[in-house]
Amino acid sequence: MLSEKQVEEYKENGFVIMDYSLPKETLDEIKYYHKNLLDKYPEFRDYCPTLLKYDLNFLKYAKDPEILNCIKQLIGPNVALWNQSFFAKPGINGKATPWHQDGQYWPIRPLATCSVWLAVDDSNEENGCLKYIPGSHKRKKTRLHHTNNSENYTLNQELDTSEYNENDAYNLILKAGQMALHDVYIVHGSGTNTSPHSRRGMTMRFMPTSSTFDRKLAHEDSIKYRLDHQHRTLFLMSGIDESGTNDFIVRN
Ligand SMILES: O=C(O)CCC(=O)C(=O)O
Repeated sequence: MLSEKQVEEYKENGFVIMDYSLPKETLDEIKYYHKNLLDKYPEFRDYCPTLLKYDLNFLKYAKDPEILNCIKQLIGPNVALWNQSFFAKPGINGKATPWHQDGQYWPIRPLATCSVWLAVDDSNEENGCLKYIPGSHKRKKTRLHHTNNSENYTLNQELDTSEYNENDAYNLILKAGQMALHDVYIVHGSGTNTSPHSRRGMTMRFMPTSSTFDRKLAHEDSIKYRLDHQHRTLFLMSGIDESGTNDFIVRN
């Protein structure tokens, strides 16, 4: 569970580090599944946007009751998992993730999601840790982004530099197994990895079911964002579908 202070921190900063962390055996298992994924799909070397489409073994980590309890504290009792992804950032030449807000890409209305970012390796400034701009979620608006299809980026939407000040960034330094939770509006990004050590991070995306996962919008946005979320399977993790608009049909 999160303490009251941690819940307040999340509201104030837009992110919080959990006390709970995953043991080495679990991380070894995740690394094993990830290696299998890359053996089959080497194109996901830096980034796999939709893990569950390729391997449902990753789903069990999102069912962890400790994680779900923290999520419920932040977004309420009715929760669906709508995606998991892997930012693998290998050593020497791992790709950067441009400064962005997740909400820019995501077909969820009203926009809402709490992401878990799990450090699969130790994550620090040397190997390109995630960086947050504390408090940048508070306006609850997506800011001005541009399309940047650079080969050196995992994602292709980049915030206009007038929208944030990199000097305000908080470096998310985590030991392997630790997790941070972040809000859909927080400004964040990460640099390249030129160190010899990989910086693997797995995300789990939880939305309150008071929001709708809008498949039509996902389809319309798919070319621009190079992400096709139209066929994501939603997994009801807790409670009910509050909006009554989401479907939980398993898709491939
Ligand atoms: O792991 C990274 O470098 C980027 C992660 C990210 O953008 C996210 O979790 O939304």
